[in-house]
Amino acid sequence: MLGAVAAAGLLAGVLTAPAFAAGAADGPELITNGDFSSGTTGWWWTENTPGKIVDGRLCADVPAGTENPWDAIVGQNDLPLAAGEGYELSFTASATAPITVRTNVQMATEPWTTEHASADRIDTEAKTFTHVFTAKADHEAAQLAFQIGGGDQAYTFCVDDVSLTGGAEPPVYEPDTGSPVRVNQVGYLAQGPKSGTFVTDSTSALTWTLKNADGAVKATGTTTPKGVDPTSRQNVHTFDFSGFTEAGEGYTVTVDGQTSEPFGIGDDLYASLRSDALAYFYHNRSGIEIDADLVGEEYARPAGHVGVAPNQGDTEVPCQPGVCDYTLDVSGGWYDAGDHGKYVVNGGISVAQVMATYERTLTTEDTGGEKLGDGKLRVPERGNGVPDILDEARWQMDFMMSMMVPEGEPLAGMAHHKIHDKAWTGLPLLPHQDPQPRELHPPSTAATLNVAASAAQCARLFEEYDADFAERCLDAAETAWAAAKAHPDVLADPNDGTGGGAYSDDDVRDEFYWAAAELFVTTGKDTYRQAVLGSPLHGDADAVFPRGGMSWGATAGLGALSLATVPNQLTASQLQAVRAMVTEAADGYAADSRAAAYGVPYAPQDNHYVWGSNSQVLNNMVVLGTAHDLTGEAKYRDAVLRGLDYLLGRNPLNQSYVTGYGERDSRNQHHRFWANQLDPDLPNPAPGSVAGGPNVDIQDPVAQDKLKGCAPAMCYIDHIESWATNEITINWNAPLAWVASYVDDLGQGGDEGPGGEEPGTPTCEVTYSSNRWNSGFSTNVTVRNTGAQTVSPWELTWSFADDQKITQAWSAQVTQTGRNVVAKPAPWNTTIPAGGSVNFGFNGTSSGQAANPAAVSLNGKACAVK
Ligand code: 9MR
Repeated sequence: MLGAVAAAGLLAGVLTAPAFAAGAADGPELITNGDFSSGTTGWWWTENTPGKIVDGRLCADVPAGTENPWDAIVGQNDLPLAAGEGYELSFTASATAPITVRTNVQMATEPWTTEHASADRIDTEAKTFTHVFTAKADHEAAQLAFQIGGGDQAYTFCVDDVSLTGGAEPPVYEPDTGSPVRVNQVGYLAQGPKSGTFVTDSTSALTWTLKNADGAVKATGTTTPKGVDPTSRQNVHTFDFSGFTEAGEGYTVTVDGQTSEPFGIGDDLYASLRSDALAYFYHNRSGIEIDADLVGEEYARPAGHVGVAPNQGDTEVPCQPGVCDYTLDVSGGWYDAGDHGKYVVNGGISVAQVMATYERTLTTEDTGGEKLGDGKLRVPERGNGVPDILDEARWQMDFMMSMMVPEGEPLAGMAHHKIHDKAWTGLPLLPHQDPQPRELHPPSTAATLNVAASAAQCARLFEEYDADFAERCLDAAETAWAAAKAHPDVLADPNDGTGGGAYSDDDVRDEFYWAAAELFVTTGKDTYRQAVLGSPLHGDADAVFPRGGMSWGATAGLGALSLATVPNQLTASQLQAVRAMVTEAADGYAADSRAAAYGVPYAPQDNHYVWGSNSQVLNNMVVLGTAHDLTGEAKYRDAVLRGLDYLLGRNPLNQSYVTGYGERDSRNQHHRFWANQLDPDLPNPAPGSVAGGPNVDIQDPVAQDKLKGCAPAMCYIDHIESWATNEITINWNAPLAWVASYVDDLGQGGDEGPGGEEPGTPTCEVTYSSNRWNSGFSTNVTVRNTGAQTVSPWELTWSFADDQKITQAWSAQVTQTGRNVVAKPAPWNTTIPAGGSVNFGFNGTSSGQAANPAAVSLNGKACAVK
């Protein structure tokens, strides 16, 4: 039977080929990652036939003695086919022993109806095969299956350049991009640059108008036509209103009858972003209950992975089979991202940048160190005499050091690359409900150097607060360094990506440079000086600061930034050389920003926006901000601010990528707990969570479905299952925290009051308006901050004089106890900027005509009630 279907498929292909082959080849590409440039993404195989990438091809080891061709399969699902359409399938394959491979395009479930089947003789020399066929039926999600079983002997099958083209172009997904006038939806610093972008077909200059909240025209000018922007493939103009400096809320820019989202101008626009971006780390702590008193009911949750069923760890975690015969207590630390993995590579850059956010306030004038100090952030350790930001960093540092191989074991002193679930889990899933076994993966040189670098930085920062802990960090750093020197090329397996990310890195020269730099800054020892100065990267700005930005796999820049800013024992000329690398890199990023139609300081080769591109933008902003700290030159500061404009809405999608900031913010990022899109009882991501952002490789199915053919800076969708464009992770929020802190300092001069955490002393006005009937009411509340300070988070309280009962609320979390009511922000409106306002409302019941409350307080202070 199978044979007959196969023959029919082949026949159809042969007979109809000449008529439609060209059309089929012209149709859209249906195979994802057919050249395996994104690893094994999109491909699956039967359990007996493990696949991996070898020299850029997918190779699968087929065991001896399988009976049928379909007993061993490599395949890809989710291929849409349309009845009557022509298709062309091609691939290049080889096998270590000759074999006839059956290639089917078929239904992915019973009755496995075959649309195409071919039998090709595959030999040791790679050969390209091409087949054409016409689909007989419509399939939403057909399957390509290379059936490679049925051979007597074991062999390896390798395939590359798999392509299936044909059918009609799928309907093009049109993102809702709102107004073509693109601005920073939060706002512009009064003394900073203020520019925006206008999408238009017009090629000649147009008039722009800046209006205030009342609609009064405050400034006008003309746009600058910029032609077609390659990152969006849109024809655009830019406009600039930097000369206008009057603080206020609710400004808009209008061009050609189109009006932007509203935005603010002022100096205190970013205080809450600083503390929200840092709160991300507490929210994502493993091994500790997340306390409602610190984050609100909605975000509270039980401790994850503390050895309480159904969790299986992380207090006694074994290695993967064959890797080690001990267990480690690796509880604590931060969950990496939407998944529950904890990775030393990636954990390192994240904790280093959190510590650098603090360290900058020690080494740079006019910075807001007190805003990161004790009692200022959302950490349970507040009040212990240690700056809160260091408490947060310590949570991760303890975990990092716990990942080291114990003394007496082989590879002692190295660090395990990662610990995560044995298999991938689905969404949603709260950390404490994760039933998967947890496993330690083999040690790696990169992980070991992540520990060496971050622990060296830890040692110098904790010296003042906890000398014992500082010594423990230093000891771990030096032990790790020695272990890495002894085992300099133990690389993590790029195919080790089941149940967690691979985070593999085949070049650790940058990790050596970073670790040597941090150890040298902390100890001044000659060994580390030599390691820095002798590194092939030293002095090479392009290698230390890649054009596409620093990342978890490119960490040399972290070391260079510490050498450039933290007092150390380099000679004056050596120091100058390091600083020159920083400014040279910053000059490049600033030039990229000036040239970009959307002002973004990120110009990767061929506009290849990578997975987590927003963090690449942010890392370039960190380098720019440091260059500004070092030189005071405005060109660097301006490029940071334009980068912030890009992230907060001045971009091709009109998207603010930071939850809770801007009118059109990302709020469905990929996260197992913050999964409101899948379960309305769960929260959206907490304010201050930055999405990964545009990624031209669109590796996940949602992105592949919607975004095929997308322009580089538009390869993004705010959907929870788009993990390749819309995840959130510690190494992306860490540079956001650094940048938010830097920008808040710019606005504030660093010596203002508390950083958005303390209740503050608001001056406020509440408009309380109700529609009433005999047994009920519907109320809208507007809370306006009439003071000079941002209020974040806000809390509004009042008492009813009668028996009215709130039954349902929107845009705020409203709780009523007896007559007392407390309203707290929704995730997207935690902040009320100076001069700004938030709205929320509720419905309720009452047993007669109910009255407005006479007195309402904002964060404990009485407001005027209208
Ligand atoms: O941020 C990582 C990105 O640079 C890689 O290209 C990608 C694929 O390997 O993995 C990203 O990291 C993910 C990790 O593997 C698993 N946890 C979530 C991370 C963010 O998406």
